[in-house]
Amino acid sequence: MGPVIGIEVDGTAVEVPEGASLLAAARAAGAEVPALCHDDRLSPAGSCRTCLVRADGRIAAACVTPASLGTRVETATEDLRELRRDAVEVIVSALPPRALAADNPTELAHICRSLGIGPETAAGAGGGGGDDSHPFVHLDRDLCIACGRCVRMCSEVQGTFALTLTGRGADTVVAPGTGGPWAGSDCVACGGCVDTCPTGAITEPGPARGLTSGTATGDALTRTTCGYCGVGCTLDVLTSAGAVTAVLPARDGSVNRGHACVKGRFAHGYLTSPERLTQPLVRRDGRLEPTGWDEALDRVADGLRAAVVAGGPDAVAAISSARATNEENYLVQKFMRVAIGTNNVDNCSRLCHSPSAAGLTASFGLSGGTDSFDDAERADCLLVVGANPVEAHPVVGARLLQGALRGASLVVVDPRAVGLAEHADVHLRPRPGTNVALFHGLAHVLLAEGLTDSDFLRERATGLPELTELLADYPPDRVADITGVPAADLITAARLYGRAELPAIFYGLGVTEHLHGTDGVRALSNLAILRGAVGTGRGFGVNPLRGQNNVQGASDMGALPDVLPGYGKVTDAAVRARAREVWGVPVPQRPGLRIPEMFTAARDGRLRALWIIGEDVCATDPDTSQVARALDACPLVVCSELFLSQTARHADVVLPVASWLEKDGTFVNFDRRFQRVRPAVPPPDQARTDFAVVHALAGVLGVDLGCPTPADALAECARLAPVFGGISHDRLDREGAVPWPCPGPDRPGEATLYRERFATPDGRAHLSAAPYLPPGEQPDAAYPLVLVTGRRWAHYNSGSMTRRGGNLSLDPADVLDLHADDAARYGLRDGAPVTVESRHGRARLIARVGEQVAPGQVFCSFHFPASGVNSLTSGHADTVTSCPEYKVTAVRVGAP
Ligand SMILES: Nc1nc2c(c(=O)[nH]1)N[C@H]1C(S)=C(S)[C@@H](COP(=O)(O)OP(=O)(O)OC[C@H]3O[C@@H](n4cnc5c(=O)[nH]c(N)nc54)[C@H](O)[C@@H]3O)O[C@H]1N2
Ligand SMILES: Nc1nc2c(c(=O)[nH]1)N[C@H]1C(S)=C(S)[C@@H](COP(=O)(O)OP(=O)(O)OC[C@H]3O[C@@H](n4cnc5c(=O)[nH]c(N)nc54)[C@H](O)[C@@H]3O)O[C@H]1N2
Ligand code: SF4
Ligand code: FES
Ligand SMILES: [Mo]
Repeated sequence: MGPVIGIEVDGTAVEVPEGASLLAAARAAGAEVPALCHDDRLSPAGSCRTCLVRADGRIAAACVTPASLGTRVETATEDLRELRRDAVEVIVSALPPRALAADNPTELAHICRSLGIGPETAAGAGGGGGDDSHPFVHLDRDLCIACGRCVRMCSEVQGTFALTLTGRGADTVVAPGTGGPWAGSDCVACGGCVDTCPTGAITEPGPARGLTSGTATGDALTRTTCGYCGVGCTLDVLTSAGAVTAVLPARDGSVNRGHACVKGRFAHGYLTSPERLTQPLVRRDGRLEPTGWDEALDRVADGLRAAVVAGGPDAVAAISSARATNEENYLVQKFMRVAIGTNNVDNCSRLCHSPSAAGLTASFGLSGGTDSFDDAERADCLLVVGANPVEAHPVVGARLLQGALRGASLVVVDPRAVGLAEHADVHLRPRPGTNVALFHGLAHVLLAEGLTDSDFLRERATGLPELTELLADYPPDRVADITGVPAADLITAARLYGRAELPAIFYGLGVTEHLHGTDGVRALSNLAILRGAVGTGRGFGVNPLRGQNNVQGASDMGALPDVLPGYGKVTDAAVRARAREVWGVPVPQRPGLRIPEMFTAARDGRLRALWIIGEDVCATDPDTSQVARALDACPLVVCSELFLSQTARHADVVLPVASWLEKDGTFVNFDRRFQRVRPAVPPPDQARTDFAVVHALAGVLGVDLGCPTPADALAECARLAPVFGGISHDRLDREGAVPWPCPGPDRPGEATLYRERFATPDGRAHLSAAPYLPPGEQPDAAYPLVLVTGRRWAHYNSGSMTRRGGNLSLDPADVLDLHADDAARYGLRDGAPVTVESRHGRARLIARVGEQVAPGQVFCSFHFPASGVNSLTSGHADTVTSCPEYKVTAVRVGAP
């Protein structure tokens, strides 16, 4: 905290940070000062004059007047009240009576009640009309007071600049900048305008109309952590009669600070979808039929026993869920290791950031990002590589954008013109699959131009001679040939990163989902090591934007085939001994199967039972026809799901489970923060939590897994894994978020890693000297285009949740982006159906012609399983971790 100054508010002395406004000071002193055009998340506007106070005898608008040492502030005198009342009355008199209806929950209605302004004051004629074209954001022009909070929220917090104030004088109202209806505007439905509007002019439809995170209070609110992406936004869920009415962004959220995105904020319609699974299903005569839990669990237990009899414990495998809680993942891996006796357990980190885990561990020692986002967003150079946070991690994307707008230099490395690229100082567009060459090119320039930290390299790193030798082969011209990135741009980017005082690297799947994804992570880490920008405070390291809400946690909890909770290796006798002490049974020593190996083993007849928890492998794993073959070959497939997913359709038993809004536990977000998850509503009908299901199945098998509650499970994990030793539900309930490593209850978590030493065996950061190798999939005459797959803002992965609600109308189909040259070459028109074929399968999409992709490349998402995108992707995978090469597939396109 910076310096504080003392002032006096209504006769009481208070201390406030230097530079604080009188409004903040008054509120710190407990005074109630209305502030209609103000929101703490925004810069002050000072336009409404409802916040008038007297400062050293003079009337001042508190929101825009800074406190200075010794200021004497009066907030509560009758004359001030009257001045405020006059100001608000003028505003309200133009509004129609509904603005102050008796049960109106808005900030304006509260302020009027507190100032004694009666409903009769609102006597405007109305007639401005509304806009209800958008599923989540409705506009009632008559209620707009032109305070501009929505416009500032959209520009200063979200960074979309979708809104503007139009008209003159008393007729000024908010409108989408594009003109026309809201639904066709640039709005990405982060809900920011809805959450700041003080009058209900912009509101979400339905029972939460007019409520915001500033006005909603009471027992109907449940604080939890978002169950979509890995940002880990803190959300307050408003319920009524056992149903969710709204999800509000918590203003004191550890990461999000009052912001959220279209998924966390609005994509909860799936909860009550008629397609939701509410009863277990078992296959009888080839058909899935409803049954009770007893029969379903008996079927699973019989199948597991038969598999073990036929093939031993290693004939059984489980895919655990990065959507589920830590406690559930902990219990699943314990079940597999203790009740079955195998290490065959994995999670979708395999498909996503397993190269980060491997690469960061090899370079620095621990399997997580190196720094806290709170620090890293202060960087003066942001290197954003193979990540599209504006769409995939919107709250982080918005803050990175604000950083760039405040003056940080921004280097974007992505073959596509992603959202941040528009604001970048340099946008490098490498050919997909050529990252390693590109990163070596950047490193070459750093070395050649002396932009390295020689003290750091000497004292805290190893591998410089080998890397220096390798980098001789990567001069900018050669790198330009390999990657297609102009040498001059490469040099500019290297200088921006190399000369910054506090550079930070953020990266995503464009680095990991490649044949050499782990090499990519390591070559990228080289840059931070060369600069001494990790573990030193002279930069903010290397930070993966991990994907699923709890993919970091699922791996932390040991839902991986080679490590136990806390990343101790199963091959390490001391690690197994410790687990044995806690679990009371020996732990198998042979590393288990990875997800792709599970499918191969099933097709070969070695795997005889597979439990798939919350992953739609038949839609989201690569080369899905091979996945379906594997499931059909496996004698027992059990699927724990919310919906009858593509995978569930191949299962023998389908177990209906609860989702994030219906359960208790914790998630770990992308920068290693543990945060609490709390049930806001009960699961539907017979659905149970994954936690309860694992216990129930263990019970049928006659095994007591211990840890009856999620809090007990995390406590047991903390005993087993020293890095989580200080983390518990109680502590998180008190403190909100705690990052790991956190070895003891009296220790803070380590948000920033490696300040003393790296966690590698020799305590040093390890430079990697692996050469560039080409991607596995190569275009040729028959398949001339490179398909990149990835994400769109309105949908989430398989789309099972986001397709069941209003998000569907925001984005109704998977589209294929292609360049105008290619559209012309292959005779495709914008909006027309297109067939995409690879060496592995075929998909049907809608063509979208534009400038986002380069000629020779096409891009699509995989959010609509029916379009078949993952039948196109190949079996090529990262040579170290088996992470699929989702980002490079050779395809051809044509009219259907
Ligand atoms: N809206 C939304 N948000 C999500 C998800 C979602 O489905 N929808 N999913 C969540 C999950 S599970 C994850 S893992 C994250 C993923 O978040 P991101 O990693 O940001 O997602 P992607 O869009 O898959 O890929 C990122 C970028 O990599 C680029 N790329 C492809 N190949 C290369 C290459 O060779 N080099 C470089 N430098 N870049 C390349 C692509 O053009 C793409 O823009 O998002 C999470 N958040
Ligand atoms: N082509 C292509 N394919 C990709 C990618 C890509 O970039 N390109 N990205 C890959 C990546 S990074 C990832 S992470 C995967 C994601 O792939 P998946 O993990 O398959 O995708 P999701 O849709 O997130 O969730 C899977 C299922 O979990 C269910 N579910 C949700 N919550 C819970 C819960 O609490 N418990 C249980 N039991 N089930 C639940 C949902 O209904 C959904 O059907 O996709 C991968 N596939
Ligand atoms: S940014 Fe991620 S964590 Fe935050 S609301 Fe959106 S999906 Fe949820
Ligand atoms: S809140 Fe201070 S002028 Fe509007
Ligand atoms: Mo992911």
